[in-house]
Amino acid sequence: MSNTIESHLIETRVFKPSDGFAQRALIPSLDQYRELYQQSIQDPDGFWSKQATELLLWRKKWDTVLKWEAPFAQWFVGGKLNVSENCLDRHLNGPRRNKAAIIWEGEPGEVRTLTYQQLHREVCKFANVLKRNRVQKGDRIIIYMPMCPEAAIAMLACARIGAVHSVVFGGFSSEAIKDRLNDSQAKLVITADGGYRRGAIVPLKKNVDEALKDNTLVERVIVFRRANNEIAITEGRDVWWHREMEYVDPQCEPEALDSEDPLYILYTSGSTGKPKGILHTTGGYLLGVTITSKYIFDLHEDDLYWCSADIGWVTGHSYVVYGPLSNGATTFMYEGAPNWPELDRFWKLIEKYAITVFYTAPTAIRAFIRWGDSYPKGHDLSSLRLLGTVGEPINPEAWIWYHTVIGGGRCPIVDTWWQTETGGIMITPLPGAIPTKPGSATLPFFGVDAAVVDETGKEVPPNVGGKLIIRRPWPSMLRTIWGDEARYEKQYWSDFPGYYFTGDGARRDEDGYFWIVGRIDDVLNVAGHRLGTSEIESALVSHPSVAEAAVVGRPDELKGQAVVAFVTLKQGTTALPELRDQLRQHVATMIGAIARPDDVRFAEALPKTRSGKIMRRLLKEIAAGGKVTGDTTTLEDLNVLAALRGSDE
Ligand code: 7RM
Repeated sequence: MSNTIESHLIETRVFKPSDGFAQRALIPSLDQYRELYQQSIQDPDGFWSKQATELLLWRKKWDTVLKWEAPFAQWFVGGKLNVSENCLDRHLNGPRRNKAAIIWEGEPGEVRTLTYQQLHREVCKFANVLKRNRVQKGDRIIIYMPMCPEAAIAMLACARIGAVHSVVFGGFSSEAIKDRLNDSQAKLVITADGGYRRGAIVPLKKNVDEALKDNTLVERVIVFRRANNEIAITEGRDVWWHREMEYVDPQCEPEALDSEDPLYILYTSGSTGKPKGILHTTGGYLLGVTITSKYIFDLHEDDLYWCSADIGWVTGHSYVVYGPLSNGATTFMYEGAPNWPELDRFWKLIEKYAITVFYTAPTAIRAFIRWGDSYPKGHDLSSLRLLGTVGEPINPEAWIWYHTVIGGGRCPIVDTWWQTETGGIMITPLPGAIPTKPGSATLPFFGVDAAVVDETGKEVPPNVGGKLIIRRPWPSMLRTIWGDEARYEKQYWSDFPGYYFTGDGARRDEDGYFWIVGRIDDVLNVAGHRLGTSEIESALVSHPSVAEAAVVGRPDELKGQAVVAFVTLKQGTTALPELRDQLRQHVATMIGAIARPDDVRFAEALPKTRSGKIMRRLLKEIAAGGKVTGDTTTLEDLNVLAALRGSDE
């Protein structure tokens, strides 16, 4: 039996960019995409050299575009630049000076706008605050903040002086902060008293205090006053952001940094439970996020761009802060939850600010569908011209809903595949050039040599599933796992020597389009058939009663693995026993008997990470009847697990 992944659910709808959209687009035709892609693959040094010159401001030009000593890459070797200067200073000498850089709305409803000039001033001042508190180039700084402009200011201020930030998502516990403090050996923490989430205050400072209990390295905690909740102050260690800002100068020269100087570490949960610190550096990362933001979101001067990701996730780094600001765009930030105070908050924001480009996650889209069409339909969403998704495969039903109900049938959708490790988007439509197919991330971005291979590293034929790899280095790639080069090598470069293994399963169709079928670790093996999780989940979600589904394997004596589906239902649907059989039959009809779930378990909610990814690893343990043993620090809501264990059957 072959080791490839089978595919049974074939989606045939194709959506071409409209003439109107294409005419205005920065890359207006498939031919133009193909030409640039060819160039980027045939002469990568020439291509990236040209892009780096055109898109970024350098203090000193590089000597060598790429130094590749597999698996270690250095980009723009010898070049000097500063990320904060690229995101701010270079926009001040022209009409962008008084353009909004950030428009922010807090969950309770306050509004703030920072122009490029104002943001620059705040960043310079805060960079001086960091210096005043003895931060030096190369020092690690933990940022644990709500979604507010000061989070971006803190990141940019670190970048300005060459300090290495590590943003910890504001929804994580003190345990998670502790792990990251230890691993990064940070000496300063930037936080806030609290942040708003669903009307309640998240006690950020309290969590930091907890995490710092036996810590001997952290000398300073800078606290931004956001929620006015009461906090404890440790004299000699804790200082207020606003007080510190009173003492400093509004001028701060950006440090000319080496292209390979570290910009940030971002931790992702590894399978062993020990967090992996993904390291990104300066020149290559900035070029990667700048060029992808520009062409994938087709940024025009008058756009109001909203990526709803939290800054604690890589999407927040690359596509809320660095990518848009480097392009001189206006980035919109919202502090709180999509269902507060009502289920229409996002649509209210889009209408109120006339958002033009909206980028969110499939998990959010499935929640919107579950809540019902009346919420978006009650708002004027006609300002939107482009939609995007990231984080998981989007099932075709959700794609069509997004396209119709949110996009009014007129907005292209960019389904962008990438990872914390890749730094920027890798496989994606270009909205004016590449026809889309619901559920496919379509084609590789410039310079990305992606392939689907079997165990031996050989490319598989069209429509046969395999492992997704990248066959050459790209500018925004991770450089290592912080403090663990051996793990870096083993994790990403050992399955297929010389090639980067993504950990994802995928297939390419007859047009070369990529269809991501989920994490390889989640692939099922049912009676010798290897099935990706995403197709069975898509089939389930295409049933009118189902809101969301997660499919896992359970050890089975006869078949190797039995298919277990965890399903949440749309609002107003009851979990009748006959529905269980209907859903099993539905999958058999859509895909084939081989994929028919042995068990369908109804749940109130599925366990997810804070960025909305379903944690199938935990469901697997539950399906097998065992206890959940692995790392749960990235789980959004621990109660979900308890409820699942107690759920019917
Ligand atoms: C940006 C981000 C990475 C993993 C990745 C995939 C999955 C992300 C898509 C997707 C299908 C997509 N970083 N993934 N985007 N799967 N289609 N458009 O998500 O490090 O948190 O996760 O997410 O499995 O490997 S991440």
